[in-house]
Parts: sequence; structure tokens; C-alpha cells
Amino acid sequence: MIDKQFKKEAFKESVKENVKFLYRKKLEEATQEQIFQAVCYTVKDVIIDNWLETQNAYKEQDPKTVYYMSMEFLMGRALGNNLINLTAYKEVKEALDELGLDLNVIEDQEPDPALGNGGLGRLAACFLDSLATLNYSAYGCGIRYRYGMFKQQIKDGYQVEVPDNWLKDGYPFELRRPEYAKEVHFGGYVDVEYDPATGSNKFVHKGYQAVKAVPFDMPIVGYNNKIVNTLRIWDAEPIVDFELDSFDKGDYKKAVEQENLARNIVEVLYPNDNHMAGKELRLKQQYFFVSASLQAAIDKYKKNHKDIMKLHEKVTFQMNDTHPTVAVAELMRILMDEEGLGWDDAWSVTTKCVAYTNHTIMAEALEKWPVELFSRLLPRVYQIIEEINRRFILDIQAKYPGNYDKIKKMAILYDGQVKMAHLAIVAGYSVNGVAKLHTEILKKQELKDFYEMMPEKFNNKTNGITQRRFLLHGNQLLADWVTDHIGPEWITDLSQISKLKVYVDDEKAQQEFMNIKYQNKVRLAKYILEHNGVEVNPRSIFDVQVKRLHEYKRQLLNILHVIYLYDQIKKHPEMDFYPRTFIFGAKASAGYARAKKIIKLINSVADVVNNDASIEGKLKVVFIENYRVSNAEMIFAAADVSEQISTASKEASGTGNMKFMLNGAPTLGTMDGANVEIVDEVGKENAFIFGLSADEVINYENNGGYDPRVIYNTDDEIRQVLTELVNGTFSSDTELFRDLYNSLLNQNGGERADQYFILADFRSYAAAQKKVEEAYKDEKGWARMAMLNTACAGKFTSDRTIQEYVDDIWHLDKVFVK
Ligand code: GL4
Repeated sequence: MIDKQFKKEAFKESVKENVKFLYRKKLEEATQEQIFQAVCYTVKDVIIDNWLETQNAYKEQDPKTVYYMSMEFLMGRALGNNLINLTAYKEVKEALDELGLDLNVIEDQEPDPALGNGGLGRLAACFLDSLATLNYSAYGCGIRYRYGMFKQQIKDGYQVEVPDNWLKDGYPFELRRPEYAKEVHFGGYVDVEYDPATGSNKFVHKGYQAVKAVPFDMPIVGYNNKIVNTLRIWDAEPIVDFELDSFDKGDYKKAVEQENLARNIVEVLYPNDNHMAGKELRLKQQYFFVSASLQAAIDKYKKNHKDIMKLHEKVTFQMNDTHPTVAVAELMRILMDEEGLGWDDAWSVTTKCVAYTNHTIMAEALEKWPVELFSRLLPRVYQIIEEINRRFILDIQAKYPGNYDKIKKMAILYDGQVKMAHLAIVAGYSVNGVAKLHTEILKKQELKDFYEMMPEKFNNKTNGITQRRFLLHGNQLLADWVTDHIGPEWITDLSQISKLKVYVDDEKAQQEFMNIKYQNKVRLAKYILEHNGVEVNPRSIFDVQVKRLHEYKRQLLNILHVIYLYDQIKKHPEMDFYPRTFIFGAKASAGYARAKKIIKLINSVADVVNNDASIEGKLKVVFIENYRVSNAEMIFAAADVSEQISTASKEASGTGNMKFMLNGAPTLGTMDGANVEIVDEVGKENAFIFGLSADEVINYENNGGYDPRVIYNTDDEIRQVLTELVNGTFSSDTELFRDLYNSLLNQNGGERADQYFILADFRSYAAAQKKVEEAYKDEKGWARMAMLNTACAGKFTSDRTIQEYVDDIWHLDKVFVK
């Protein structure tokens, strides 16, 4: 920033020019959306230069590159983040002020690119931010869904899904790169042909349908280092008729089929988190982007390198969960069928290039494809998987002679299914979990046999979040305050934030810290009033649970406890009670009926509680519609209490927990996922921990569950809460919540009664909540606790996570751009 004034003036001129050029309008005539576009083009102009420079530096320095393969990238809005990382946010804000424009309003014009479901997709986005900021060469590889995560509307308390047409007005930061288009093939059959050139047989894929994969590149701006990496997402286009193989020329039916395939394949993101729907189109999506990404990576490698056997020295593929693990077989296919390697050479390269991250132990999330479907859709790839499987079984037999149980449990192909996790583990040179506890459960339970056979592959990489988005951008008041006290180094070195510890007993600092929290609560209260029409008291405790709706995350426990508190206040109106606002935000997968019913219950309870004058506003319940990255930033900044109450062992890590912590909200949670490590950092006296441990839960599960009826029969208050689900208290239709009621008390088919241990943990949760209230009443004590949470969040930056991936798995080289 040599000459701020000049930059500002130049910026203003450029925005005006862009408005004229794009819309044939003067600035005064343009809509906010048009101004948003114009501002983006100005910013893109700066980014493009750095982007070119970065790619030049990569060409010259030839660093090793990681390809982060993911079905999901939950990027959130780019404009504000790009300005932050270009360190131009404040100047641009001032420049726009001078034009009579408000940067916040302009930022709000941007659609929220939601090419992901929840934590897994957002983690991928944080990783890209950290990779660029830490000067590493990286590509994100994914799909350019026409429709990302649906928009959620709440109608009459029910979730309604509305398509999110994020590309409607054009997305200013993306760049179409038709020159890098690739073909991807589906269906058909495999022929064996004699190859006179080599004197041996080769496999030829015939009769397939082809789709053209066209990449769109999005810039990933590093923080203040001129690095711009690329998120490459693939669009599908039909291969037009005359481009058909001469063999197929004039095949009208095939032309139409190919066109349909291209139209459907990238149409929409499957809105499931931690759940596999098993749809054929999903497998097509997976293979589509994996094949295109691998082809592009190998083309790029071959431009400057001759020896394909050394691919692993320059390239590594990280598979984000099992979704892209067809990459194992596709890489084998390319190396053998296209590059001419034999099996052993291809396997040697592949197994040095691919690594796998496991993100969940939820059984229903494990990807298994029917052999019939898989082999029909990807015949050549399937053939390769058969051979990988055959050889792996020989390995098992060599290691465990006569132990057929091992084969049954570990084979890639078994029971007519292709087990994607097994494929990934067998081929991967690294297998990692996403928090210490999760990795231990993988080793001791879920992947025990694999860990026994190949312990050297297993490692932990505890998740992280980017402080650039979730503090610097999302909570500007606190970010400035932190910088005023300890300098700006925390922005790229979050371990520095521990320097705040010296202030935790300083009364002035405490007041300033809590005053910032208060202002953020006022901002959220305003949003709630505008969006929900509910008035909430910013002096009340903001108790927040925002995350995907899933039974294992136990939003039901939270709302049952709200009902319990409501009963208490009604029964003892004189009781001392600190005002509370319970804030929820959650999307349920469109096909997940029980999750949707829980949303309805939360809204029904809100209706009753918020409108009951007799409780004098002591309790409010708010369900924030359409929870997404952009409103999340505001919500974390305003939270007093972070609800992380999953059934222990079920939440692999969680990352929202880290965002709350960084923003000064203590955790109310179970010893699950990364909560365990949060408590390690901040101390258990600065968190509110309750409930069964992971070991206890697993123990119950391995021994037939537990009996919630014992609790129901002996605890009058819990029984009362449950009764209110079905006695008309929250709905005149007493059947409306019957399924929720039943799920807690009755076994149903293979599903145990209360399979997520809600009643088992209820009393200990209520006790922890009581402690929250007591602690909050002690203003100084609370301020200290909140500040300590921020001060101890250093470990949870995704910069630390990425550096660990680099040191232990990827071994990338740093690149500097002049
Ligand atoms: C998830 C886990 O559920 C979540 O705990 C974790 O933080 C996240 C990123 O590692 O991955 N797995 C799936 S599937 N969805 C997730 O959000």
C-alpha cells in the first residue's frame, strides 16, 4: 500500500468504469446488485495479476502440488474474504463510503456459494484458505453444481426447500477454461484386443457415453502474500453429435442420451450430510469430477516432466472422505491404459499418490455401491477394482492364513458391494481421522482390522478453521480489539492469540471484551427481529446451537431441555431465572423426515414460549431460517454459549465448536470430537462438560443398548416433558410429535429406543445448563472465561492443521511470489 489515496481514487474510478461498461449506467443509476458486480470486477482485476504471478512462480519453482479432491466446497461469499486477504478491506470500505455506498450492503448482494452441506465442505474451504496463506501450491477439485445447498424457508414451522440458483446473475469471480476440457466416459463394455506394438493384450473401453467436463476456476487468495491458488470446479457439457466416434455417427438416440447425461450430472448437490442415499447419479458425479481432475493433473505434470513413474514427487491427491475414492482405480486406469504402465508400476505410483481422510463413523454414511450398478456404470474401473481386491485378499491370506473372517470384514468387494473406504485404505499411503478421539475410535473400533494390518498408515489431523473469515471478517470489532492488544500477527499465526491471557483479569479489558460481545448481540438481535419478527433481549444469555440437523447432534435434547425450563418457570414463577435466548439454525436433509419434525418441534415450542406473557420474556426460542456461511459469521460473533452436545463418539470433530471458541463463547458439550481438545486447551473449568463418555456409549452399543424406560418411569419431570410432546401443549394435533416421542421410548425394527442416549444424558445436561446460568451471573468470572476461550483457540486454526498435513502427509514446498 504505497499510496493509499491513489489506490482509493483508482478504485473509485474503476468501479464507475465497470458500471458503465457492464450496464451502460452511471453509478447513481445502478442497482446495488450491479454495483456489487462492478466492485467484484475491480477486485478481480487485482487478483488476476497475482494469479498470473503465482502460476508463473509455480512454473519456475516447480513445487509439489496437492490436489484436494472433494465433492463439497462450502465457500461462502468471496468478495469480503478476498478484500480481507488482499488487506484492502478497510480502504475499499472507505472508498465506497466516499461514493456514498455501504460495503456491507454490497457484500449482501452476493449469493452464498453453497457447494457443500456442512462441516466437511466448509473444512475444505478453510483448507484452501490456509494452503494459499501458507504459500503452498494447491488445487481444490470439485463440481460446479448448478444448484448448491437448497435455501431453507420456514413455513408454518416446517422446513421448505427452495432451489438456490446461485449462478442466476453470473458469478463474477469464476473463470471458464474451455481449453482444459476433458472427456469422461460412462457405461459400455470392455474388449480385449491384441496390441501389436507391445505384443500383449490391452483392454479397450467401447460403446460408452461421453460427457465433456469443462473447468471453471475460482481464485483462492492467500493472506497478504500475493499467492492466488485455484479451486477448479467442473461443469458438464454434451459432446455434440458430430463429435461422436465415427463408429457412433448418426446414432440419434445416443446423441440425445449423452445430452441428457451432461445436463443432469452437475445439476444439484445431494443435500445429505453423514448419510449415503446410494443414487446412481451420485456415483456418476463422483466419477465425473474425479476423472476430469486426474486427467488434468496428469496432463499438467507431463508438460514439464518426462517420467510418469515419478508422479508422486510432484503430485499428491487427498481424498476428502470416501466420495472421491474412485480416484484410486481411475488413476490406475489412466496409468495403465493411457500411459502404458504395467500393473505393478501403476500400483507403485498410485499408492504413493493417494491419501484418504475419514470424516465420520456414522454407519449410514459409509459408502458401499452395489456391484451391479458400479460395474454397469464404470466397467473398466470396476475390472481394476476386482484385481485390486484379488491381490489384497492374497495379502490378507498371507498375513492371516486360514482366517476367513478377516477377508469377510476387510475385502473391498463383498456381499455384492464395493466398499469405498476399504479401497481407499488399501491404496492410500495415509489414512487420517479429524480429531484425536475420532482417530482413536477408528483405530480401536471402526477400522480396527485395517489398523492391525497396516498401522503405519494411520494418523490424526485435528481439524481447524480459518481465523481470517471467522474472526477478522466475521467479527471486526473483536478483531480490531485483539490487534490493538497483541498486534496483528495472530492473523497468520493464531498461536499468538494466547498473548491475550495477560488481560483476562484486567477489568477494563474485560469490560471492552464483553461490550464487543454485547454489540454483536445487538447486531444479531436486529437480524432476528427483521427475519423472525421476534424481539430478543441482547442482555439475555445467547445460547446457540447451529449446525446440520441430525439426530446424533441432538437438537432434540436441547429443545426438550427448553421445555423443561419452561415447565419450571411456569411452576415456580418466583424462581430466580436469568433470561435466556435459545437460538437454533439448521438445515435438515430434504428426505430426512425425523430431522424435519424436530425443526417443526423447535418452531412449535418457540410459538408457545415466545407468546406466553406469563413468563415475562424470561425465555425466548428462535429458529434462524436458512443457516449458511454468511449468517454463521454473525451468529458466532454474538454467541455466549456454544452448544456441542452430540452423543459422545458420533461427532468426528466438529468445527463450529472452534468458531464459537475463537469468538469467546464457552463450550457446553459432551466429550466428543474436538470438544475434548478444546477442553484440553482452555481447561475444564472454562467449559461446561456433561454426559456419557464415548467409551460408555460404545460399551452400551456393543451390549444391546440401554433402557430409557427406567428413566421415564422414575423421573417425573422428564416424563412430564415427554408427555407434553403428545398432549397438545405444542400442537393441537397430538399425533404430530408422536414419532419423536416413540423414538425415545420404543424400539422400532432395528432401531433401539433412544439410540442417541438423550434421556440418559438429560439430567447431566440440565445440571450443566444450571452451571452456565450461575457462571453467567458472575460478570467478571464470565468475562474471564469468555476471554480465555478466545485466548486458548490458537491450536484450532486450519493453518496448524494444514502445516501438519504438509509435514506428515503431503511434503509440499513453499513458494514465494515477488
Ligand atoms: C463431518 C463430521 O460430521 C464433522 O464432525 C467434521 O467436523 C467434518 C469435517 O471433518 O466432517 N463428516 C461429515 S460426513 N460431515 C461432516 O461435517
